[in-house]
Amino acid sequence: MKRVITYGTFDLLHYGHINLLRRAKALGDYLIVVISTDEFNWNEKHKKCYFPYEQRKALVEAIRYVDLVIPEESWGQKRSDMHEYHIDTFVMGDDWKGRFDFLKEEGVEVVYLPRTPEISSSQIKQDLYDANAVTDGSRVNHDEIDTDPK
Ligand code: C2G
Repeated sequence: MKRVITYGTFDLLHYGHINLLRRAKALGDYLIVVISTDEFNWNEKHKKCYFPYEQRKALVEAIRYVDLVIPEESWGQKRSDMHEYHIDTFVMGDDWKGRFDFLKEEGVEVVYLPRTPEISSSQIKQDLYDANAVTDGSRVNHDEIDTDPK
């Protein structure tokens, strides 16, 4: 059984993430996704997630391509993860190209897949911010909808 691993924040899950996970799974039989904890994201990536770790974990676990989700707590855990989880292939989007080539020393194949263009969690946040700045952001009033048009 070929075991594949990938790492990420996976906040505001979107089709770019799904494209990555689908292609990662296609490289093997078993896909492990290592999701950054809230602390790791804040301390190491200076990212504040919209969804906390437990919710990001639950969302990714619901994806058909994913077999196991574990926490990413430090940059340094990758080397030992390769052995602890008997990894054959390490996969990341190519915005990380070259950054993890050292993992070849642990005997794993390192693959960088083309990122899905135009979409990112930060772009979603920015677009929503801009849109809200335009509208009054009022919620739909269901009483005003004719759900049984004659
Ligand atoms: N990704 C992608 N296309 C996008 C957005 C993201 O292919 N439009 C990929 C990224 O390249 C990454 C994965 O989806 O491989 C997860 O992306 P993020 O959640 O943004 O993860 P990141 O913050 O890059 O953290 O130790 C590695 C880090 O944890 C990676």
